Amino acid sequence: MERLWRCRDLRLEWGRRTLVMGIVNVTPDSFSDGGAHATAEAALAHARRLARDGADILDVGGESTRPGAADVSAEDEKARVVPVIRALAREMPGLALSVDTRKAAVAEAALEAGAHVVNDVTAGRLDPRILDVAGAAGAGVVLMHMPTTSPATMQAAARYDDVVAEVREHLLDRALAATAAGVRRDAIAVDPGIGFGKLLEHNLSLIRALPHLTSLGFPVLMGVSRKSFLARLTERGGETPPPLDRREATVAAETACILGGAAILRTHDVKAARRASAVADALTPREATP
Ligand code: HH2
Repeated sequence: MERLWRCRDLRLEWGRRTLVMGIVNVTPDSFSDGGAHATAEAALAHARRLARDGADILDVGGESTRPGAADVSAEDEKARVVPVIRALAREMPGLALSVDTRKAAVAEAALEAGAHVVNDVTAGRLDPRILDVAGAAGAGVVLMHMPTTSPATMQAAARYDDVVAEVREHLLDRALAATAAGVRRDAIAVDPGIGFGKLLEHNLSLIRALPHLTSLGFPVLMGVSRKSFLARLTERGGETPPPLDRREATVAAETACILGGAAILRTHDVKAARRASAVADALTPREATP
């Protein structure tokens, strides 16, 4: 069965080969690369590198989701992401472009500039109009789980009786909200939100139980790249690897996600994810593989 993720004029085939979404943070304060690509020029250079490394999708964000990150106005966020998306859409017309935002006004401007996907970590719960905006444009949407709508409060809400069942139920609920707002079913991808209001054990349970999420029928996106649960797992003698030193841990977790059935990896290191997925995909029995 051919499975296509509909993102405006693009159709991304998922399930045959893992799709890799490269992260382009045009922010001064992201948790792992804050400030590294904060100007449009630096962000574009970084995006071009990720495209050369084999990214299928580039996810451009102008507001960090790190707990304690500064609030960014819609105007400032637009000023960060729109020029980058506009330039990339012009330069690489076949490449899927995503905007990582919680605000309808930013999504609207990004879509006007040429984005194909709206990636909202609150899944339309902070600013419900974002789903109408995505639906009207025929954009792909990524619906992510977090227990609250703010990174500032999410860790205090990391309490679950059955994290896998609760996340699954939440994602199904958000998918219904999205379709009610006019988003097509085949435009939806879901994401359990690794590190968003989750303790170590919750993150591990969600990765282990991925088949319970893929059974929803939507492509599942996983964002494990450089996240702090990896630092917890690899800490030795009280030394915790900083975000830029979590490469091997990231690749190990991404490989586990692929084997569990993830369709899309959101990652900082596209080259490593493409190499790992080339091997993991070949080792995974897939319906569509000849
Ligand atoms: N993680 C981050 C941001 N956006 N979106 C989805 N769908 N899934 C994720 O796991 C996810 C996300 C956090 O990573 P990063 O963008 O590197 O950091 P920051 O939010 O600090 O900019």
